[in-house]
Amino acid sequence: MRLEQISSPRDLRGLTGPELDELAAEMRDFLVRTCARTGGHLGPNLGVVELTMAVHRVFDSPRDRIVFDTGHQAYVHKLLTGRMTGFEKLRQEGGVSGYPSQAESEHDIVENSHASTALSYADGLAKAYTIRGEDRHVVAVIGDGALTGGMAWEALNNIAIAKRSKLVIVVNDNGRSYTPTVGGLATALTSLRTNPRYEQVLDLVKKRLTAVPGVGPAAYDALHAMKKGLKDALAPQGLFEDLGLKYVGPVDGHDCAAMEHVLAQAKRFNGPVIVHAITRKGFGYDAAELHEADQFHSPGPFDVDSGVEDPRERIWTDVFADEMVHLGERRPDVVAITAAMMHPVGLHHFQSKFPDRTFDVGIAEQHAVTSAAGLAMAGLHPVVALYATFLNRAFDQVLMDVALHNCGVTFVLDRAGVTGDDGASHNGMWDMSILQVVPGLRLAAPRDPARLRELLDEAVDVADAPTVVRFPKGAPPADIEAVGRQGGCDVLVRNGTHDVLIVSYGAMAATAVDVAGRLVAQGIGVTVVDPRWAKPVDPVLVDLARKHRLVVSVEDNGRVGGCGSVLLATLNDAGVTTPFRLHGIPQEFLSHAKRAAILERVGLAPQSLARGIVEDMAAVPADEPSDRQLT
Ligand SMILES: Cc1ncc(C[n+]2csc(CCOP(=O)(O)OP(=O)(O)O)c2C)c(N)n1
Repeated sequence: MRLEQISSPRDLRGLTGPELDELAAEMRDFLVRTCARTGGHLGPNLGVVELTMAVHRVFDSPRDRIVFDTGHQAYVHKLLTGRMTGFEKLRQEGGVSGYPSQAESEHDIVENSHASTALSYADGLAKAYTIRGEDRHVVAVIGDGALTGGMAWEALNNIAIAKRSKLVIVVNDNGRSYTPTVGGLATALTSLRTNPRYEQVLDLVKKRLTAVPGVGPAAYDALHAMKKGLKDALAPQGLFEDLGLKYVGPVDGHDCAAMEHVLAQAKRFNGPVIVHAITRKGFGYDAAELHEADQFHSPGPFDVDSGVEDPRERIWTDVFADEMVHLGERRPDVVAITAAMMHPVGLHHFQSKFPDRTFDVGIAEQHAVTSAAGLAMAGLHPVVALYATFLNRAFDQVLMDVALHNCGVTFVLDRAGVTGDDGASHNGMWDMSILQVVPGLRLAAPRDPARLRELLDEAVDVADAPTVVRFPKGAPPADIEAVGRQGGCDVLVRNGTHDVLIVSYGAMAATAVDVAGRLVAQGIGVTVVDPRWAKPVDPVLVDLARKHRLVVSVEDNGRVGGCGSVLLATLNDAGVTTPFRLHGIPQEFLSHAKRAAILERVGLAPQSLARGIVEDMAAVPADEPSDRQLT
């Protein structure tokens, strides 16, 4: 097999056109079979096979630096840089990660997976090489989806005047984010893609290129003709060139020879250049190309022959998706916003029912939040549904644009806490820390589907402050019914003497109840409470803490500045001296593994929590204040 012989991009150099075609076919086959087993970003990678080969043939990585925006489309790059065996366990502990990874390879440089950053990294890298006098090129590969993010345009604005930067921006234009990319820019790109003149010119290029194998003057003529033919008729070139950026294209991103020619041309220019490649997401695998929702952007395991995905369990997102539709029916003022993730955050049902009340703003979380403030100011109640990790982007907008203006906006944060498979940058372990500092903001962490529905309804009733509802990835537990209510808190367990008070936030409830059972079995009295609203701190917790011998907080969020930390400060302010133990995720960048395995590793699994509490109880002074009575 040819693919097995590739251990570095240099191995591509000597290959002929037919050999490259063979390699491309092998890589597609390999990717389909791998993702069918493990799940993964199949569609995006099938779309960049030739583009990535061409980049590696024209540029000399790692001397030249290749930055993939978002990084979900770097599987081909990984295969070409000697990591084929790691795909056995793609996105699993011990296998290759789903994104570039500095730890894996010297060919990887950016691994953050948050979209629209590549052009800024590339701008900095290229400027640094200029200043240091190093003759190196920087190549940024960015999708049309990622190009909807504001940072990409801030970068372009700067790159346009960095005339000495040896920077090649490859726009991988497949017309899709998950669903078709939306917005004015997307419309301009679509008009180009579907323009019959573009098709004609591409045909012309193909004919000429096949007539002259390899790099020859006719090929350049052809490309030149293509460029000229499009120059006057089509908008995007004007769009980029008006910014002062050199533009080459559009070029068929599945035509390796054509890609190489334009990239070589761009390289020779020795300044910032945009290369506009047209590709098809899922290219070469019918099941992906024809997949309506997202062209197999990120399928779970599936059957290779039929392309049918394995059935999946009902997840938290589904509960939210259904409740949003009910909410929409009851409340005509409720509108929904997604940042290019309609299906993943579960807004597609709401969208089908209320298309005029649903906005896909592109990969533009900052805009989503401030636009929501505007909607709220004008009398609507926006629900902004995001993955928790991506809200980080829009912290200032939540703080200053929404909270300062007392806007009633509800943020629904999916994939909160440890997410696992997608590695460090996808874990949603920051929100309960960064949002603690926002005055007036109320944050709910539902423990089960019933509470998700209930708390979402309560959240959209708040008209004068931001509210947040956060829940994790995966399947929710069966509903955990309360045995009582104190203040706004649900009491989940009340057993024996007032020894340990476990304050459990959101999805940690099932674990806390399990831990309680283990403690009771050892003769330790336990109360477990779920505050439901994690922020602000419910005053009843102060009274409860005073009555127990040990307070334990458990949250699926970073330990620093999270719910436990704020509860501890509150107890301290109130003069409560009960010993306190805070459990949460250590403030680390956690590499990819299953969510359950990570929770176990960081000490958030029932067994280790229970063991720790038993040890802590042994160290707690035996003196009993009079109000610590039997329940
Ligand atoms: C800040 C941010 N928001 C949302 C996402 C989720 N996301 C991952 S890939 C993607 C679509 C990317 O589209 P595009 O850049 O065109 O790449 P393609 O998958 O089409 O190749 C989105 C929205 C993200 N990675 N980062």
